[in-house]
Amino acid sequence: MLDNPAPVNNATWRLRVYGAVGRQLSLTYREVVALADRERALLDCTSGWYSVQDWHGPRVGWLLDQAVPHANAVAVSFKSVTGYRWSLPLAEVRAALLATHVGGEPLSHGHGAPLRLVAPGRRGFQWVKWVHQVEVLTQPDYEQWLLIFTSSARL
Ligand SMILES: Nc1nc2c(c(=O)[nH]1)N[C@H]1C(S)=C(S)[C@@H](COP(=O)(O)O)O[C@H]1N2
Ligand SMILES: [Mo]
Repeated sequence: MLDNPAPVNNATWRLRVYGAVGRQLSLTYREVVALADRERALLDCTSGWYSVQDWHGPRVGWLLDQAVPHANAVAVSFKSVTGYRWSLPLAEVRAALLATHVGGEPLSHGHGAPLRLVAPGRRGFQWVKWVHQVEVLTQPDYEQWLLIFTSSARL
């Protein structure tokens, strides 16, 4: 879309997991990289191209096991440093990855470093780049439709 943030500093970046959870998480880049997991997935862009890649990073289900969502949780929102965000239903989201690496290499800035959502079966626009927050929601997020078209932060 319109996003074009400055490169994210891995040394100060934290992945925050919060919202309707029993335990909030705050993880460093090193801690996230250590949560090895792999997923081969198809990135299907709505504008018509695709590419198959090996993605590496923690499974969202693992993060949720640590954070313990409340019983009334319905969805999980992935938030970019730019304000761009997208959510997936709780039932589906456990299988998604938050990728630090692609094809064995750390993500480049343009592909969303240090962390981007990999949501197999979902369109490219839902694969949020430059993720720094994961919020467990108790109701659907309608504002996300606006933010994907209005976020453009140059931080
Ligand atoms: N934060 C953020 N994430 C984003 C976007 C964006 O503009 N901002 N564009 C989306 C769209 S439309 C696509 S197709 C993919 C493109 O991923 P790529 O740049 O790694 O190929 O990222 C998605 N994630
Ligand atoms: Mo896209």
